[in-house]
Amino acid sequence: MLTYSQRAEQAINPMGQRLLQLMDEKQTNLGLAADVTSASDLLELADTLGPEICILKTHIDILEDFTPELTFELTELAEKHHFLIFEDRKFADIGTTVVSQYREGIYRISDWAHITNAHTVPGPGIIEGLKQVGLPKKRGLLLLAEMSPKGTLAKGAYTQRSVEMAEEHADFVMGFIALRKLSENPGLISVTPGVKLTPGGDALGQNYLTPEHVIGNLKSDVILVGRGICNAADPLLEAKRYREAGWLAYKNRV
Ligand code: S5P
Repeated sequence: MLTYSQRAEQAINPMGQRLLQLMDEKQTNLGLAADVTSASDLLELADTLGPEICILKTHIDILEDFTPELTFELTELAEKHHFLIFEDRKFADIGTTVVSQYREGIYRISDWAHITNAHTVPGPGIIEGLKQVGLPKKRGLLLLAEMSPKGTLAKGAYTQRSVEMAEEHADFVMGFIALRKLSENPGLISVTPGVKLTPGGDALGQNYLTPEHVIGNLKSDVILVGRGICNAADPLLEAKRYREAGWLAYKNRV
């Protein structure tokens, strides 16, 4: 199997290229889902765990004290520790509406998020809309082709059509939120949420798979971990454990 950096050469989207290179350079395929509600907690996580991760995933709209300055500080930390910021916005509207949602409003997501994501339920118009804003800024988009919870409707023909939409828009789409490798195109990246060192779930349908299974057997590329790390007594130590598990599974694969 190709290494991440070999695949970087085949990625068409510049942010996909950057992520694949960065993972091999930094030797990490760990993304952190930093689901905290205060700006200071978010910045602290980004600064402490930044050296361990390739992606910092945010839900910017759960912060109680958001200010535009926060996005400047996050950008500085991303440069300091070499990670990419992924705003998990899950856009889901018609092309024209997502143009404004991505570019305008309080959050101005396209100004600071290297990566964002979108549902494919509206059809390709959502990609075309987001691309108008994001491509000139060299941003990348992940399509939600599969989801982690029990009972998800994102499966079968829906997933298949999402993969085709990505392949048709590989200039802007860098990959998928998915549980496994979905495309034979080596430039497209699979990013998998719902990951924990011990499998199981939560009370609201979340379903957890282990890093070994996700990277080793299902051949995904990036593990996204939230509570498994953030709720640990020592998040840094726990992040190192996830990083090691994810990297070992990758090394065994290539
Ligand atoms: O299918 C999905 C897609 C996403 S982006 N399932 C998910 O859980 N996510 C996100 O990953 C979710 O919004 C949350 O931020 C993170 C999982 O967090 P954890 O605490 O369960 O690891």
